[in-house]
Amino acid sequence: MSRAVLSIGSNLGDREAHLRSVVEAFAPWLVAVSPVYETAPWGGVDQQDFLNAVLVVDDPDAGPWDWLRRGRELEQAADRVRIVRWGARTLDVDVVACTAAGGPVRSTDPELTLPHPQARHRAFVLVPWLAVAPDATLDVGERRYPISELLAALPAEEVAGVRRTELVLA
Ligand code: PH2
Ligand code: MG
Ligand code: MG
Repeated sequence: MSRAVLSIGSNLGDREAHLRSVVEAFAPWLVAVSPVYETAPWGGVDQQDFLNAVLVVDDPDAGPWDWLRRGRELEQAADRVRIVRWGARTLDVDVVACTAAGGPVRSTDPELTLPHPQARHRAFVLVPWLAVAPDATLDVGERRYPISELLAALPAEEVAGVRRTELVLA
């Protein structure tokens, strides 16, 4: 049994349709879908704004690698090409965190590091996540933090770059 927090994003082509494709494909396992946010690009690459959202999904038969594989299948279906690190993409599906029977899953595998090592730095992940899971926590090193606390520690201009839209995915 595993529950995962997925960050989804798009800044190329029909951004809303790309996000919607994930919600449709993950429908059997959906627990929560955040509002959609328009977000300034994070990571230093000059590019278009993203649409971002967070999904919480649950599947008794899936582990963390299944969530990664399912996300990648959808990225491929959206004709995702990997050119520039942190650059523009039709669709990105990232596994931010995963909990299984014993609690949070930890992984140091470079293909799937859990929890996602950048999540705590990204307002475009923390703002939507907080909207659907106000009590969520994230492990950073040996410590566990409420995501509200991690968000409060980010620069105000980064948080201001995450703007809620009227779009509804589910
Ligand atoms: N994804 C990135 C790099 N930068 N910035 C925003 N605002 N949203 C994203 O989804 C995003 C990003 C690489 O995965
Ligand atoms: Mg990403
Ligand atoms: Mg990714």
